[in-house]
Amino acid sequence: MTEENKTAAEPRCGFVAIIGPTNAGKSTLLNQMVGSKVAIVTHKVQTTRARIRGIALQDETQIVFVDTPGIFKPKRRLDRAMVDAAWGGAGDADVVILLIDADHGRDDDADRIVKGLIDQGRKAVLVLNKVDTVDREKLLKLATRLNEAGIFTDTFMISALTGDGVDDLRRYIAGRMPVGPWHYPEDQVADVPLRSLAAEVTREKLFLRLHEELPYSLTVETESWEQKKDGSIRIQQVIYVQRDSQKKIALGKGGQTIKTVGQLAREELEEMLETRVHLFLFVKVRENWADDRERYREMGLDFPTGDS
Ligand SMILES: Nc1nc2c(ncn2[C@@H]2O[C@H](COP(=O)(O)OP(=O)(O)O)[C@@H](O)[C@H]2O)c(=O)[nH]1
Ligand SMILES: [Mg+2]
Repeated sequence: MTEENKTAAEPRCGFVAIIGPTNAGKSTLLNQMVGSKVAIVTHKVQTTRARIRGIALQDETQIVFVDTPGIFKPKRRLDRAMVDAAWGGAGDADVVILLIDADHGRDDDADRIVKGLIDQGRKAVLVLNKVDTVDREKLLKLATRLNEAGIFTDTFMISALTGDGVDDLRRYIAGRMPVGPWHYPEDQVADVPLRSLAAEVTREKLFLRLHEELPYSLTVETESWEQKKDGSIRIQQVIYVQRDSQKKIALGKGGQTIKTVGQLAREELEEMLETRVHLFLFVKVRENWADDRERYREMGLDFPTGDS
């Protein structure tokens, strides 16, 4: 082996935080980077609640992407926990990606994040997303305006949805990872317990079917997970809502809503786990779940104390 080859084969590994306003496409980008679905995606704001790690490989480099909840002005305790988790993700990262929806452009949330980065003296990679929906002129204008902050080492324009520009971005990021051993085995794509991932799948289906404030008033937990002798898996989950009226809506007429949700979630879980799944969903009213320390632990969030 030549000296040159040896250097080329040196393993690298690092952490990359994807931060940005809610709905920028952070979870979509994570899934695209990893090449499989590790984070749930919906058209609704604030879908992602906790930090999710997805692991991508680029040659000899392992890149651990950290998907974060959107950064927005928090109102409730859960909001605060989500925003804290997002900034926490940025704090630990070797590289920070600021993802902006190029179609939506700058807004108060984007400005607040840029200011946060400036205050922390952090550099970031600016990534404008959803180029499939905007014209070039608008993109360049936005890039110029955002770069006035002077904190971006580079600017990329991508579509997390179609994958356009994502390979270039991955290669660029890989080149900026520190030399060091991999943190995860080669075939691992996510660092989330399966039971949490399974709860997220159900939560995604609920987010897609329920409207207004209800998606934000519920949380899903996997209560039990049992591998059967025939190889199938029996999963029992609880959907916590805050009011009896919400329980009625979550169940739907004659239980139709929960039935459809359960069916869609089961199909996705079977694909994910490559085996038959028996999924049992229960809806429970727990008025104060959003102020309950235990629920936050289940979500993988720190419990914010102080005034709420
Ligand atoms: N057209 C288009 N839509 C996108 C793109 N990336 C994400 N989206 C959509 O934007 C919405 C929010 O995506 P999501 O990944 O959940 O955003 P997050 O809140 O930042 O994690 C979803 O409906 C995605 O399908 C993109 O590149 N192009
Ligand atoms: Mg998300």
